[in-house]
Amino acid sequence: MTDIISRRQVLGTGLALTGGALAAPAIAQGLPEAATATSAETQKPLAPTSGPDHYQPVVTLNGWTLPWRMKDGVKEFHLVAEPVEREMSPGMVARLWGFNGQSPGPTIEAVEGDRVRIFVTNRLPEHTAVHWHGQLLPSGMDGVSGLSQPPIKPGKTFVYEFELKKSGTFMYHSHGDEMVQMAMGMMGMFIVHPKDPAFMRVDRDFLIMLNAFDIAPGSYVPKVMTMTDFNLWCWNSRIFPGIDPLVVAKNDRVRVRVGNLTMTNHPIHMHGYDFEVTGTDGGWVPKEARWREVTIDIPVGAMRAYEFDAIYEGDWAIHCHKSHHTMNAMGHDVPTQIGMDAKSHMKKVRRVQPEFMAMGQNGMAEMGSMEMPLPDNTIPMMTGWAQFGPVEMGGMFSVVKVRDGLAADDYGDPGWFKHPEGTVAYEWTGDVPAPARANSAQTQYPVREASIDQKPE
Ligand SMILES: [Cu+2]
Repeated sequence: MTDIISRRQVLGTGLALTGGALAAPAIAQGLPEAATATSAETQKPLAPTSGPDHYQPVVTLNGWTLPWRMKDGVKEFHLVAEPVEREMSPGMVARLWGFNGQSPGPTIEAVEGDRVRIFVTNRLPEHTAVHWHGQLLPSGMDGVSGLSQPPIKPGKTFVYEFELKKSGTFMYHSHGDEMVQMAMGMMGMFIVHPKDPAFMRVDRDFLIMLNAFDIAPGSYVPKVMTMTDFNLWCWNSRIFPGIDPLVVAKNDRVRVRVGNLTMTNHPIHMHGYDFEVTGTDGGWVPKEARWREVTIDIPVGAMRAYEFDAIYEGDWAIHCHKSHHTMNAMGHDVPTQIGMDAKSHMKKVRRVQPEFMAMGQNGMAEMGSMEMPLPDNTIPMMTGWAQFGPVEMGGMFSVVKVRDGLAADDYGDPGWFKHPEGTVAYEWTGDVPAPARANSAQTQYPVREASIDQKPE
């Protein structure tokens, strides 16, 4: 067994993590080091430091890329399947299963044409296997427990070796006791950069894995028998306000790659831009076949990439458009109370539960700005603050922050956008006349402009 090293420590020393940097003689003879990350901070992209690979590395939101070593012309990676603790947002920690200290596991990055050798060590209490989702590879390397290989028993290490046939966005996930292990977080992303570094090159390349958990308020471990009613909708096992912003310099060419390992589709909507769909599961979309969208639906088990030129400065929301996916730890059995007078039943309930609050007589917006007593280890349903007040979002929500004059490697949060004068919606202080009313649901004929009717012959 090799020692686990802290990626943070290694980065702190300024050591190059690629090429032969880790190939100390003792290590070179055995397994590659299995770097581990303990913080959920977004790590700067891991730039290729040697060889002909001068690709633009990806930025995994609230994640990191797995260092590798070169051995006899093969890129070697080491994944360790193990129980992990993941901070999903400040104030909430989940006890999950993942890889190398985190769920999702670290992003694997390599180049089209590379031969990769991936060691998988199992430190879980049950057997597992890892499937390389979307890769073209020999059937026996496909990672389906029982079908393509024997299961990896606890304490054992298996070796996967294949050539990367094409560039694009891929995933990896457990394919043994799959329902349990997916519900516990055993997944990660796998990026293959084009052999020609100029092909499909962008300035910033962000990576989001859509995943979901069912963790009851006040508890730590996901329910593994949940089929559709998940209550935490995550990007890289984080929920808003715990998801870092996508920080972009004005005029950058930006790519966002999204992979979906939840049990439902997610229409990801980005404000402020229309964008081109440039990548699907099958690879890159040729220029003449691309279409523009403002919402990209990511089916279950699929990967998509889209691109845009960041010409509009601002703070632009990016989120799943299923509104219950931008909420945190929800109870599913709360009746709608809009229009109801809850005073009488509130009195009765407060006799047994003094902290009880009736929810939502006038909508739920009040909850976003209220301090309500919550069970331990639970994030409010609607939360997050920005410069104008509560954002009232949770789950799959973040902000694309486009700013002028950022350095190419600056991914630090620039704060809230300073809107140019006269470009923010404002309160009307004049008279408000009674609104025109429609009293029926009948189709109304189009209103012709009076000026047309009154036109002289
Ligand atoms: Cu969604």
